[in-house]
Amino acid sequence: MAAFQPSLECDNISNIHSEQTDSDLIQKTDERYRETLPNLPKGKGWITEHLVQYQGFWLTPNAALKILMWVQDHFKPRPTDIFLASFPKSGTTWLKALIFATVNRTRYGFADHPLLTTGPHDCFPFLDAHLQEKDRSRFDLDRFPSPRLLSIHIPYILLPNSMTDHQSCRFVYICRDPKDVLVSKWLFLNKLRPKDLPPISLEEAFELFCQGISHYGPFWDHVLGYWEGSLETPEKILFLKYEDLKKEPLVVVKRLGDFLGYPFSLEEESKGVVEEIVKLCSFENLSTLEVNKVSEQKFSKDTIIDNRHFFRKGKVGDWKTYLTTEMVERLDEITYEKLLGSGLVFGS
Ligand code: PAP
Repeated sequence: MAAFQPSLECDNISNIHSEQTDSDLIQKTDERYRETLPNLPKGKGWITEHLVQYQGFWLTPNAALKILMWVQDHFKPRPTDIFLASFPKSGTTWLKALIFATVNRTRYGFADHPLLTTGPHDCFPFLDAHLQEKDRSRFDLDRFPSPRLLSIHIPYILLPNSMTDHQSCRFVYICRDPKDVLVSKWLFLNKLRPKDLPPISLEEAFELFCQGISHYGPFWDHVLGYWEGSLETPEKILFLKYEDLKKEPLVVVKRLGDFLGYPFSLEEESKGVVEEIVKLCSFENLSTLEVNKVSEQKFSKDTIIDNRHFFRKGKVGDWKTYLTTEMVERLDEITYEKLLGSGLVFGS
């Protein structure tokens, strides 16, 4: 995956490793991975044969588990790093575009902005790409200028202390009503499911999701980890909801600017810069761009996804088209019980 970078000058702040080479480190993680994998509980996979449960969360046995271990063992964050964290299908693509446009707004004009020709996932890569990309010159974390913009689906409580302690990097977390997450995920993953496997029915996807057997699930544990983290260290974790962003994009983008240390000046506000960013990153704009209709994303050696699959409807409440009343009641009930006492609620 070739990550779009504003410039590739190394700024010499805490590189990913010091004495050992990258391949030594990856080899050590490989050993831990090979020892651990056979002992993990298995659940049915959505696009792979199965998911494995590691430290309470369900992960793809190959990519996600390996990446998590590598992050836990070796990743050294910079204090300036900005992480976008999310449970899959919660609004990652949208937030990638918004954060990229906000942080780089003095660098690029809106008429020839990189997001017009480069997909959000290439402007703001997943941290995973460091391990996936064989050609380091195409994705070398050490050479990324600060602030590095990196995306993760890793649950907060599984992150190493180096990433969660008070001094280190910042996180923007985006969450979404689990009913919309489930529907979005089911439709998305059925498109990626290998052709030789039968599609997963909505009923089956629903059962798996309710049991927590879903990439980086259980959904509720994922959300609660970042929610509680954001209550403890609000200066470190900005907790956002997809629904709020839909309702009041200007308000949320201004909050985003403040949180990331890139506040919008009064002059920028009066010139309509916030509106420009919201318009540039809107579903209506991004989903109609050529790059997001025809190009593809390589997420791992086995996973190549057409960009267009990241843009479906972009609506709040599309679950109404798909879920039965019984499904809605059961999912709402689980959500209510899991989030009880946390202060976090999702609209129904
Ligand atoms: P990912 O976890 O695979 O990266 P993610 O981007 O989090 O996916 O979620 C995709 C959802 O965000 C899709 O929702 P839907 O299936 O309900 O339609 C997608 O349409 C929506 N989405 C993508 N870009 C935008 C955007 N600019 N504004 C609003 N929603 C968007």
